[in-house]
Amino acid sequence: MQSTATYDHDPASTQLLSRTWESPPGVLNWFTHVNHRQIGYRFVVTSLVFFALAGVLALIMRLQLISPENTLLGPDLYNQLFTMHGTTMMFFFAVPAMEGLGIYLAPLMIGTRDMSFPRLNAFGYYVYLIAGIALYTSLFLGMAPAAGWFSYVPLANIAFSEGRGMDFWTTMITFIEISALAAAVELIVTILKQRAPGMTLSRMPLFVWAILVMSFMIVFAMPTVMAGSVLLALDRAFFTQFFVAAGGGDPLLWQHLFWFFGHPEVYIIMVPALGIISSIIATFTQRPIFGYTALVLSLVATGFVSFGLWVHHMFTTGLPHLGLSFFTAASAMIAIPTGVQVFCWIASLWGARIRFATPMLFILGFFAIFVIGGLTGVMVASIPFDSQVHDSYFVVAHLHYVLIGGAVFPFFAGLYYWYPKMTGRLMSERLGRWSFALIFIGTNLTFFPMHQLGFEGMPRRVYTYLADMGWQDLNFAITLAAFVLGTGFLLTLINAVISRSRGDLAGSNPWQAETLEWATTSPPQNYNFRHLPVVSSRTPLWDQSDADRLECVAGLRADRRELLVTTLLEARAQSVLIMPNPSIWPFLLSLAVGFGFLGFMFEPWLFVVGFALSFFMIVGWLWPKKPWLDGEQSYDQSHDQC
Ligand code: HEM
Ligand SMILES: [Cu+2]
Repeated sequence: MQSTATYDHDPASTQLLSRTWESPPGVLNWFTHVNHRQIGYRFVVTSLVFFALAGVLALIMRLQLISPENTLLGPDLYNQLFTMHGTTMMFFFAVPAMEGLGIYLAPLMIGTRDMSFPRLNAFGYYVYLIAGIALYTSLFLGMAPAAGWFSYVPLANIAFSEGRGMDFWTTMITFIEISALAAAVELIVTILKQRAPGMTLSRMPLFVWAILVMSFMIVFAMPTVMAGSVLLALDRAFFTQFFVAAGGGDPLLWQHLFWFFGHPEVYIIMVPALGIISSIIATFTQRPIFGYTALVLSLVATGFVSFGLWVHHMFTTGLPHLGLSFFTAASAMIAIPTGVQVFCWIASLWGARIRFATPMLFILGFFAIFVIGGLTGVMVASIPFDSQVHDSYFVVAHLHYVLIGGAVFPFFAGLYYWYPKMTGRLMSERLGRWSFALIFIGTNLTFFPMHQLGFEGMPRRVYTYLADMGWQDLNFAITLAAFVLGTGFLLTLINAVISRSRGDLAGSNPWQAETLEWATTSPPQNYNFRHLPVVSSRTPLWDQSDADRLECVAGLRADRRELLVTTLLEARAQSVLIMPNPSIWPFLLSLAVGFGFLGFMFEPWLFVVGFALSFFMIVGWLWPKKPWLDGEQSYDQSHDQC
């Protein structure tokens, strides 16, 4: 195990480098930080806050359903709660959480000092934060959206959803996708152009591959939901008729636009999760993952095929049957790359000495839960079956198995696994195991009986049911189980908070992992790596000839922010990029854009004001400055060896 201390031959230049890359301390300066670690960390923490909020909403819904004809919530509030729960989980928790991990980890894993567009990165975070705060403000004002997380028209049209709720939804969804697109674009550029010398595409860690595929999927999927929600906003504000049948519009167009994004969305969440799983399995078996090439190809295949399935969400809309059957075939087909992955992981685990620490437990939990969700997925991909269970609790069960198994378990595994890198301390194993046990048992007890409720005919999105339907026993049990599940999640959140100050010190590589993020201190220094590493294999930290050091690049300046740009395939050194310093403009721009979007809901012309304000912010952002000083100590000539 090495620490950066072994590399430091020249303390003065190390200090200068540290100052160059420093994010200035102080409360006000918080808004100027652009470093990928700060921004990634904020994404992860904020997404966990939204996860907790959405979880509380879920528990309130379960309390309402605990007994027949319960009066805790009225129908209107119940509608708001499931809409907010679904919208938050999908848009404000799962996607930003995965992006956050990518933003924090990908640059470390590929051995660079920051992302390609650090200010855009910061801008994306504030956009996300503003969108989330605005959406929750609508809930606390009692005017949250209430048309479900996919906001079907005509329900979502102005004729059937009066009031501001749906306006919050359409504008904030458009708004937050700006953030997702910003993150995706810079992740793609960073991963393709800033890999450490020698890290050819075929040596890239699987997690980085997964983030790359996720980012491309975001670039292709998010614009359709943005287009859709802009059209819906126009329908509502200016009485255009895009989705109004009476005016010659097409309500099904909404469903196509939404699900062309909505199905890939599920994989946007799951693909990074697959990357997390591969990272953790390799580390906890202490051997390279089995079938690297097959895993990469199946990640890419999953990305492609997931764009060809969206109509399976529309089996009951009366589309021509021949067309539908293609989507059944495609839906079954996506099981192939997923199957390849599962078999590669099984082969990796086969005969290995597995270390059963908490991250690994969550991975094993993933296998069980996700396979059940996958099986019910193949069931609902069949049209006759889907026609029976559509809009019933069977679907609620299926979607939670897939999403909790496919995203929450791997994300929690990743949290336990990379927490020491981010904070310098390990999370408590004891609390971690308890949390895992409660979450695993709680998930099954909460969601498995919902399959049965679905068969018995209980529709989803009903705020109550009559006693003589015979659904109360299962509902009662489900509500109790949901609290077990909630307690499990709570334990991990508590664990994360207290381990921050009390956890055991982690050292740079507590799990003896093989990828570059573990080659630097925990948490990493301002500059990530004292010297940029040079890579000659897929598992650099397991293959170092000299236990203490990796080969590395020297010669970048220490007195200004410089990055090494490398070629796309072979990662040969190409040029040096000079990066911007911390700046308040991304924050100001996000305020201006946010003003435009929020203002639009109340007075459409305020959008124009927001637009004008944004213009000034962009001018400020791009204002030419002498970006660096040509000080005496320019080149980092401390030494040529590392
Ligand atoms: C803490 C555990 C969770 C519980 C107890 C829970 C419970 C619920 C409940 C009661 C509903 C409403 C069912 C209905 O009336 O139709 C629901 C809907 C939903 N949940 Fe969850 N949920 C949990 C976690 C999650 C997670 C982690 C995700 C996604 C990452 C998620 C995504 C959704 C979605 C998309 C809907 C559909 C909303 C709609 O119908 O518009 N849930 N959940
Ligand atoms: Cu789908």
